[in-house]
Amino acid sequence: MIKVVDATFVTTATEPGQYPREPVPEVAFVGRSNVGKSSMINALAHRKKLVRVSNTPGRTRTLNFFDVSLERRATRKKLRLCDLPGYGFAKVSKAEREQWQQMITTYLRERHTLKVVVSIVDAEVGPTADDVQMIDLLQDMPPRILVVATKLDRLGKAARRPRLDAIARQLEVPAGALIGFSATDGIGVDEVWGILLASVEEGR
Ligand SMILES: Nc1nc2c(ncn2[C@@H]2O[C@H](COP(=O)(O)OP(=O)(O)O)[C@@H](O)[C@H]2O)c(=O)[nH]1
Ligand SMILES: [Mg+2]
Repeated sequence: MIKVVDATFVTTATEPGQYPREPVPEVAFVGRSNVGKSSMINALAHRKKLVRVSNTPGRTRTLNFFDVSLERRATRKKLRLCDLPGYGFAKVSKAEREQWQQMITTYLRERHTLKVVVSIVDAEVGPTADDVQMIDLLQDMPPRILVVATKLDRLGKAARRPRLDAIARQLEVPAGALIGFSATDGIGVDEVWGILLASVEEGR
């Protein structure tokens, strides 16, 4: 059992000089805008409003950092979560898109405390071309990648396992390396924490 002892917002940043300095193992969340990144962070942190969940896609244009203290087998562990701005939002200009790209690639390349990137896909929609491109970009970088398919609650129970297997095949990841998740139903919360903690403890 993993217990969340504390979860707090740390800061917002757009460039390296603004990233939190205190070295804490970090986990970043990437995905299409509106895929459910913020909801996933709230569900993991057992907080309803740690991160703002938006009804207007494409709003988050900054990196948002949160610190979470976890307790497992009487041991405390602090992790820092970074909510990255979403991609694939149609109504943005070319300039904004390039700014996004610059901000994300700088973060991914320069953030040495970054241990794991959680790549979030929509279980109902399946991986989009943008998701595949993002995962390809991450393959060449040091952090470990964990693919999580969220909004699993939108599928009937019998359809879930076959869909997860299909997504894993499409993304060419082993079936066990893709975690099913639902922020609304709390599916996958313990499983994701378990993998994140293990990855952080292994180093990278
Ligand atoms: N059914 C369902 N809806 C979800 C889930 N996660 C997020 N949503 C909804 O999807 C929309 C976008 O969520 P948000 O977390 O803001 O996405 P973000 O843009 O990736 O941060 C909101 O309306 C959420 O309520 C989920 O697991 N299941
Ligand atoms: Mg968000």
